Amino acid sequence: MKSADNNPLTSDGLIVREKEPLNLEMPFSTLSAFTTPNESFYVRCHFPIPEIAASEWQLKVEGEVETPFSLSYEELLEMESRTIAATLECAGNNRIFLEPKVKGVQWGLGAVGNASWTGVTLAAVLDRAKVKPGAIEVILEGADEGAVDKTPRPSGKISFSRSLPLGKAYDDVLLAYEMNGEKLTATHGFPLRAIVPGWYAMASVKWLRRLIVSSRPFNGYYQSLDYSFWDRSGTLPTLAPLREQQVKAEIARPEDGESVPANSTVRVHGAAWCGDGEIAKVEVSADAGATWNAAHLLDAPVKNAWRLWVFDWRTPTKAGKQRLLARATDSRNRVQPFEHDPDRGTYMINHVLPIEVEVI
Ligand SMILES: Nc1nc2c(c(=O)[nH]1)N[C@H]1C(S)=C(S)[C@@H](COP(=O)(O)O)O[C@H]1N2
Ligand SMILES: [Mo]
Repeated sequence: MKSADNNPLTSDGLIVREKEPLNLEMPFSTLSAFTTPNESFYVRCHFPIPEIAASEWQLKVEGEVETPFSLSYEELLEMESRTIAATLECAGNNRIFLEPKVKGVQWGLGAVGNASWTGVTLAAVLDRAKVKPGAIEVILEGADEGAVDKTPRPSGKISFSRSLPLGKAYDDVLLAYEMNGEKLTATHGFPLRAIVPGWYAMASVKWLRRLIVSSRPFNGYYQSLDYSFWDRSGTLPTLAPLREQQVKAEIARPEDGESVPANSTVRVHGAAWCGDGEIAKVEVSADAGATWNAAHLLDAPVKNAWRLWVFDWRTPTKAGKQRLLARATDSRNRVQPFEHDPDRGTYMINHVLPIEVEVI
């Protein structure tokens, strides 16, 4: 498995996948704790980062509501706050490993991170606006804008926007202004971003400027032409917006290409997560999947957050190349597949990926 990391690093040690727009990846081998430090957290942007002054910012709430209103930054901070943990994973994480090669940001293992987020519930904001009966969705609009370069595309500039069904919106979605106890940075969505627990992170819209409650399904660019998959749960395949993160374990250390001593115990480190449920087990194989051994899950499970794990691997007595595999199973018995499902295009990539090490 090539990590293809000839890319430059930022001063914080993040891999620069793209400069404009800014796309930065955490080298996954640096995974060290449950909480990803803010400066190590991957960054995914589609357009230039909007520089927003808190004093000039407002969140507009409109559409199918009885009382449309605008919220200032000060008013937002006065509302009752809540802090939750949530793992964000980019839906294109692991794309670099797809064969044949595909277009799109070439993410390795590190377009994922876990943080604690503080803000107000989307439910409280919607309640204040009084959602009309008949409404089904809320559209979250970001303040960043630009032209899309892939065809087909809408003409001119569009903003990054996505909708959520009201069920999810009322359930556990947070509008966050703090990340790990610090004010959001511009790169992560200052002044306010959505955190949509358990869903791929394209749903967690940054730089929020408007919420539009709607009685019709929203078919915007980032949930139809992009960030969608062919859903076959019905009779015919239908294009559906990406939603829940799929069960996945990733190996952080040893990293691909590393040398490990023969006939010794090497500790394998990693993380595992899923969108809807809990991680039930992580298994490691050093013989191409013929036998699997249970890894040790660390700490207690935290809803919507990844689970760190370790496995003490007894290395072979003989020198040579060895491939390590890790696979996760969730509490609903969903297991990581071995192949990428083509109906998912270049997204939702959760098949088992080998790490090749040199036993010396
Ligand atoms: N407004 C806006 N929100 C956005 C994006 C964006 O480009 N614009 N990118 C989305 C995607 S694809 C991801 S993976 C996450 C990344 O969040 P982060 O940069 O804080 O890690 O933000 C999401 N929210
Ligand atoms: Mo993403």
